[in-house]
Amino acid sequence: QYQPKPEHKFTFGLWTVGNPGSDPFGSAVRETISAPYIVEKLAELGAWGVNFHDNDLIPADATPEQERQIKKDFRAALDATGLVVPMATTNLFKDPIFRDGAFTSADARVRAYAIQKTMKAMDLGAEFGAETYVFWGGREGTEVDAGSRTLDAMAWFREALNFLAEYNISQGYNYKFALEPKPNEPRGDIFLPTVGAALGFIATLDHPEMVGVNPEFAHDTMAGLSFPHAIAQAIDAGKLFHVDLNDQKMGRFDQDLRFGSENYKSAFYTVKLLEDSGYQGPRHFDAHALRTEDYDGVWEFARGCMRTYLILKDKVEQYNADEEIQAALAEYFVKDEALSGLTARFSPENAQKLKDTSFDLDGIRSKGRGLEKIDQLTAEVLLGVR
Ligand code: GLT
Ligand code: MN
Ligand code: MN
Repeated sequence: QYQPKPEHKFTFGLWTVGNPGSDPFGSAVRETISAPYIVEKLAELGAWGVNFHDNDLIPADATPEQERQIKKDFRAALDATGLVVPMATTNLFKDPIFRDGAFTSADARVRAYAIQKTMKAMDLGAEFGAETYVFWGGREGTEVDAGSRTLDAMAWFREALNFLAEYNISQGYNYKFALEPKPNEPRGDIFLPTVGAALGFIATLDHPEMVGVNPEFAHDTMAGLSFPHAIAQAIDAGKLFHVDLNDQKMGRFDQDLRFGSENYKSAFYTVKLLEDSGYQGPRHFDAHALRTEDYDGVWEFARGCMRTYLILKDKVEQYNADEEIQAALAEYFVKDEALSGLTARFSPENAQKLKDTSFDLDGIRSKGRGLEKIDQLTAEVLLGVR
């Protein structure tokens, strides 16, 4: 019943299931596996697509000959399995050259190199049919504001995105750009830390229609913010171009846990927003298996991400069809057609009528909202007793 199929549009990054499990305190616990092998395994598990950074696929020091061979083998694996590459991105964080930012480095040479690297990575993504291009500004930020570049950083970030938007148009790539906000890690404070901050910034770009967001569950959760609220704002703005699903405990380092492994309710409301809103994009899992695991655990992890999504999708359908829940919701959403008619759009007459309206304030004040019941019913759906 919860068997993932390509129609569910589940995707993983090469860097996720291929993560060898090193952390700042310990070395890798798993050997590195090849991109074609990852493609084969993901297809076997029922995924739809695979995403990559330029250097996940082509190591930075590959010779042109090696590059040709890597692309050939990767293409062969895609053709053999039917897996697609819906998204691509650039690694602008690993090379020491980006230690103080890429697009927002105070060194003009670094900024130019970051744009050059991104153009080449866009070429690579387009070669494999990617339609969404993600910008995670992992190194765009500070630990100390000693350089006082905060304001310049916004201008440089804008300049880079404007340049790349024109490149996108001139090459006919048709990418949608998706900015991925994160509050901190690896920098002490990353620029554009939240979905709202990214949306505000997008409005200042030359091609705002081309640019949306790629919110990540862990990134809002680590800062104690609500991920469902973040994606609701992105959906409302017509800017949910991609989504990074995983899980996280609040206040920790970025854990990138298996989707739905920690916060069942937030995961449920996330799936509900994606499904109810008719979001058509990939359900991308930007997560990795626990460092405790070998590759058996990695494939359990990948299967688990997709299976939990499908279970929650099923729960959403159950919730939406539950008569008691729907009746409670009908009471919660108090309707008043006359008043809604007045407030829907301003006119001097409506304003005057509204000023003349008297409300049953004590009646409204004294009645509870009924959320204890709705929340308990939701919990019972999730706990499997309804
Ligand atoms: C890195 C980061 C993710 C981003 C990836 C895309 S790279 O793994 O932690 O959140 O989505 O650049
Ligand atoms: Mn993350
Ligand atoms: Mn991510």
